[in-house]
Amino acid sequence: MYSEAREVYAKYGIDTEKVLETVAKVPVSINCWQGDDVIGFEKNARALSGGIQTTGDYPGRARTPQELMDDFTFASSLIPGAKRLNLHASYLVTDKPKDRNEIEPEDYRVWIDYAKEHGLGLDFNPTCFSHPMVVNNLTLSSPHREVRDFWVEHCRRSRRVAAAFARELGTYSVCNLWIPDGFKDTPADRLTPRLRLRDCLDEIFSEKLDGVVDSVESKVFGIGVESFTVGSNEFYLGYASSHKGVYQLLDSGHYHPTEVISEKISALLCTFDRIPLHVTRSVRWDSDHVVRLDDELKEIAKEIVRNDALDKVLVGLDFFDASINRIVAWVVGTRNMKKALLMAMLEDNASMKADQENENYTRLFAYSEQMKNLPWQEVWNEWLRREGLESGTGWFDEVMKYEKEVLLKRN
Ligand code: RNT
Ligand code: ZN
Repeated sequence: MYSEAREVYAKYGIDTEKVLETVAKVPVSINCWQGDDVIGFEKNARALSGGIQTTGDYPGRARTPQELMDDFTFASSLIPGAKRLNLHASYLVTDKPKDRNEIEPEDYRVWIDYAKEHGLGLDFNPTCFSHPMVVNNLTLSSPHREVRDFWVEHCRRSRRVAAAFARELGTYSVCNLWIPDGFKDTPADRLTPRLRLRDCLDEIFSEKLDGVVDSVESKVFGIGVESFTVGSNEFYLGYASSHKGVYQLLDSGHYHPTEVISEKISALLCTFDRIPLHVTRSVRWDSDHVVRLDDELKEIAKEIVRNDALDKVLVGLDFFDASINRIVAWVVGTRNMKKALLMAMLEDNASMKADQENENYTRLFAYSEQMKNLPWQEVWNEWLRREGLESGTGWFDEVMKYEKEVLLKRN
């Protein structure tokens, strides 16, 4: 069936062998926090707070670094192609308790070793939530100097952790800053908190570090901070545009309901040479559901592929569903991202671009719909086969076996 599909695609000028080679090399950064409901391994780990929430109590959450590694290793074995691991600062592994303003690269040694062993790149995030120094929902924009100082120190140290990852693993490390800062009700002064955040960012990014891709993640609202978000889209876009080396991260759940990040990628490509993403799925709100192979996911992938931006758009995932098996969440969510990239590579993009330039919108309309009939599933199945994975539902049975033998024994 693959050789037939290969011939079908050849008629459109698409070399499926080349596509398979390319797609396997595109890394997707998988968020570690799907494995344990965003709790982490601090000695006094606290419930998730800061305007984000996991819902559900499916059994089998990873409770220790070893469990998280075991689960991630197993999930990865069912996902084809290049992968990276995205860590949060709260996933440090230390003997003694360490507060956020004390972290050092060595606190992540087990992850560096793990990444080396499994050929993964590592990305990083300061953890500016679920902590008592988040005072009245504010961190870097707080009116209290000591609160701001605490988080500035945490973020500065986080960047050094990312730099150590880059140095040790020989690949860049995205260090993404998201803060929950906002107000439940209408503020009297929107400017002052934003100016404070701007000044803190200047302090955080003042140190020049090699290998770190610094990014700032905007948002529209969070639970309990519905009326105002300090780090809004315009705030960070303005900041990133005027600070070389700082990039705007697009999270697909952080915009108004009909506003999509697929539309924003080309806009940012006019100015930036890197666009980190958090691909997630919001259902009515920023709910961080596991990514489905839906229209927006396909559109995001098309924008990356058609704009020749595979090395500029750094694809990361950001979902955390505690109501289903967490390994299934990782496998299906990551496979969907990779499927969407493969599908985008299997469209006759050159001819559709030419239609647009030649103002042949009728052909473009008909042809782009015709693309949906092409046998991309056969190419996907071939990719799996070449990675030693079968194309049916056997992977699911394997996860259910792991659930029975490992996950259910954790409770
Ligand atoms: C929150 C942001 C942020 C977090 C992770 C855990 O709305 O999307 O990226 O989801 O850092
Ligand atoms: Zn995010």
